[in-house]
Order: sequence, then structure tokens, then C-alpha cells
Amino acid sequence: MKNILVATAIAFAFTAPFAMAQDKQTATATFVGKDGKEAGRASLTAAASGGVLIEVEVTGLPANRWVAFHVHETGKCDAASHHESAGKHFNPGETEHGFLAAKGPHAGDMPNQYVGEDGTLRAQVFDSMVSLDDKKNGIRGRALMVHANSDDYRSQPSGDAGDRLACGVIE
Ligand SMILES: [Cu+2]
Repeated sequence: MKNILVATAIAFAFTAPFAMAQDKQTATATFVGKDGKEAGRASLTAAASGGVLIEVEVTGLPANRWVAFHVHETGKCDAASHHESAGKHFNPGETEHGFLAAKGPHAGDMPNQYVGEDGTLRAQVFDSMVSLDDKKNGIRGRALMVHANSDDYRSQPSGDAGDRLACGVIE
């Protein structure tokens, strides 16, 4: 009897992580602000025909302005490094940055978003160039980034978007 219980416990220990594995069609991100404190969340949902819908709410941003919003290549949000830890834009196609660049855009490029009077960014953004699967354009394990300035959609390598104010690893 004792042996059966041990065997059951071992089997559970091995199967539990798979049972709890995240739905492949969805992901979440928790943002870390400039000060290292939690600054918001995002929910990501993969579309059946490709692309990912991103619903985002980030607080503590400069009010009444347009800010850049990108996917960066490294899923590491370290406020002490001013979120430089997240690396460059996610760019699996090795293209240029910007919707208005001749050889753009990066897969991680997304349109500027507006921060309201309360310093909170609330948006729903669709990036048709990325996925949540294991393919080359998969963004799970990478980072969402909100910048201090708007993206000019042309300047290399990152649209002259300024400081990195909030960063969230896509999990
Ligand atoms: Cu960026």
C-alpha cells in the first residue's frame, strides 16, 4: 500500500507541471516601471489566422501624450538598467525599424498609443506580424515596452522613442 502511494505521488509530481502549462493561445505580461515597481498588465491573445491582440493598461506615465509601444527581443525587465536589459526591438525578419521606413517595419513595431490625463495608458493593439507559438515570430518570453516619447516610424534603430518607462515580460 505504501509503495502505491509513493508511486502516485511521484506520478503527480511529474504530470502536474504539464497540467498547469499555459494555454498556447494566450499570454500575460506584468509591467515594471522606471522605479522597479509594478506598473500595469497586458493580456495577449493569438488570432486563429495569425497575429496577436494585446490589451494593455499601464499607470504612472507622463499625462496627455503619445508614447511608443514595442515588443523588444529579450524578456528581461531590469529597472536598474533603465530596461536596457530588454535589448533591441524584436526583429526576426532583420528589417529596418518603422512603418514609414523603406525596408520596415520590425515585427515588434506597433503604433504609438495615447496616455490619458490620469497618466494611464489603456489600449487594445493588434500586431499582425507576431505569434504566441514557437515559430520564429513568437513573442512569448520577450518583452513589451512603453517609451517616454512617440515613435517617429522612421529613425533607426528605434524611432527616436526615448526612455524606456515600463517593461513587461510576456509569459
Ligand atoms: Cu521600444
